[in-house]
Formats: sequence, structure tokens, C-alpha cells
Amino acid sequence: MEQTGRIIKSISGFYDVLDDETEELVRTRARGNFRKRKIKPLVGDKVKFDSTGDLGYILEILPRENSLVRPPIANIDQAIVVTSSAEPNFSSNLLDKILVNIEHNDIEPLIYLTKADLLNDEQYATLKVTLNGYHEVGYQVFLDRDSYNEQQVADLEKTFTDKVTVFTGQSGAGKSTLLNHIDKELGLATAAISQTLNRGKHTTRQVSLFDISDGLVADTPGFSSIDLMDITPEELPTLFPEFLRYSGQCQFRGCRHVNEPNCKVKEELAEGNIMQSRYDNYLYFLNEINSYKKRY
Ligand SMILES: Nc1nc2c(ncn2[C@@H]2O[C@H](COP(=O)(O)OP(=O)(O)OP(=O)(O)O)[C@@H](O)[C@H]2O)c(=O)[nH]1
Ligand SMILES: [Mg+2]
Ligand SMILES: [Zn+2]
Repeated sequence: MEQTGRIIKSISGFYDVLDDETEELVRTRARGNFRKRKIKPLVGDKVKFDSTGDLGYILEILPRENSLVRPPIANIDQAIVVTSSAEPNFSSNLLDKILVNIEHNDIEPLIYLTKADLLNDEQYATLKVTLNGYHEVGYQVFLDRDSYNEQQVADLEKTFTDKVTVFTGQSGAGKSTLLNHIDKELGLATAAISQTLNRGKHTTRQVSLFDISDGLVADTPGFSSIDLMDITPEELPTLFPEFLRYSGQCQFRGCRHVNEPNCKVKEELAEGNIMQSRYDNYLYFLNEINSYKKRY
């Protein structure tokens, strides 16, 4: 019998599929022909599958709306970028890189600050100014000093309904801890980064989707760095929403906002309407992307 469902977990060659009709979990394997065609099913994939026996088989992966490489997941509506203040330290470069990757995949990013309790008052005040800048860019930002402020957690949870949400961000930022606060029954493993480094592993090893507040929410393994391999120099400026607001007024169409004359983006930067750190990171990423081209 042919059914449809969504992969919510993958464990060493098996895929747990949530049946659309029965809402039951079915353990499946991917048919050999996927491997031959080098198609790897991802958590989040909508699939056709067959489960007449104990074990089902994935027959077909339905077309993806989008997919991320890091973390590996498909068909996502929004990404919660869990951003730690300390241990690991806040890095605007890493945050912007994550945001650019998410924008590239047409997924809506939200920023969630963690570990601000580890900062002194002055450090927190400075970080708040920076994060308010991201709010100006148009992102929803959760920046309470207490990551687990009840009202804030409830507001976050409200965004999950009828969506597929992925928690992403640096290893040790507190993704699993935050999820445990949202759903007390999850009991996800968490660990201090010193322990993580000692083991040389990330605490969360797999992507899995959970049913929370009438939506699906994924915990994912963190990372320490990501690249911009899929992004072209032409596309990069379009992944900064605040640049897009002004780029129509640049003299040159396709202006990269670097050395071109009469660049509205650079004018707005000089006026303080674009964050210097975002612009600096933009130039840094543009360089990085150009250096990939030289190498290959
Ligand atoms: N002080 C403080 N510690 C936190 C906070 N959030 C998380 N932690 C701690 O940070 C450590 C890492 O948290 P995890 O939830 O395991 O981090 P993760 O993002 O899931 O990490 P990976 O699974 O490796 O990607 C744990 O020891 C948590 O207790 C916070 O808001 N404040
Ligand atoms: Mg984790
Ligand atoms: Zn320009």
C-alpha cells in the first residue's frame, strides 16, 4: 500500500516516517535506487512509502521546498538562530554567515539570544544595541537576559504553530537546553562546552523533529563554522535585507556596494542607517566567495 508521510528522524540507514493519514511512526529504509542516484533522504522530506510488512520502504522523495546542508534538513519554514553571548562568545561574523545561508534558502530566520546571564551589565548593554540593530534589519529578536524568561519562551513557542521550525547555531549555544525548557518532556541531552571539547564531539548528533505547539520543531547538531560555497558574489548583496532596501537607488544596476560611485548602500552606511559590522562582514564574505572561485 502506498502512503505519504514525513521523515522525522534518521538513524543509521533507517528513516522514521510520520504517516500523514494514521499519524503513526513507521520505520523505513530507502530503496537501493536512491543510493545509486546519490539522493539521500533528509529529515523533513515528504515521501511516498510502502509499509506492508514490519519495515517500510521509501519509494519516492517528493519535491523539496528548500533544504539546508548544515544542519541537514528539508522543507523548513523558519529557523531559530540560537546565538550565545558567551561560552561560546558572540560573533557577529558567524551570526551573519548563518543568516546569509538561511536567507539563501528562502527560510525565515529568527534570532534567539542565550547565556546573557554570563555577561556583566556593560557587556549585555553593548550586545543589546547590536541585536536591536538586527531588529531594525527586520528580524524578530529574542534578547531577554534570562534565556528562559517564561513570557519570551511562550512568545517563541507561538511562532511554531503550523510550521516546520529548525533550531540552528553554534555547538554549545544552548539549542537543546532551550528546547528542554519549551517542552519539559523532551529530555534532550545537553553538555557544557568544556565537556564537549574533551570528547571532541557535539552533544546533539542527529537531526530530529518533534511535535510542539501544533508544529514540527527540529533539534540539530551545532557547528563551529560554516561556508558560503553555494552563494555567488551576485547573490550575496541580496541576502542582506537592509541593502535591498536601498540598492534600487544605487547608480549601477547590480551594484556590489564596494567601490562603485553613487552607491546608496554606502551612503546609508555613512549615515549610520546600516550597521558597520554587517557591512564589514559583507565585504569579508565577498572576499571569501571570490577566493573559492580562484581555488576551483
Ligand atoms: N549560563 C547559561 N548556560 C546555558 C544557557 N543555555 C544553555 N546553557 C548551557 O550551555 C551548555 C550547552 O548547551 P546545549 O543545550 O547542550 O547546547 P547545544 O546548542 O544543544 O549544543 P550541540 O548539541 O553541541 O549543538 C549546557 O551546559 C547548558 O546548560 C543559558 O542561557 N545560560
Ligand atoms: Mg544540542
Ligand atoms: Zn550600491
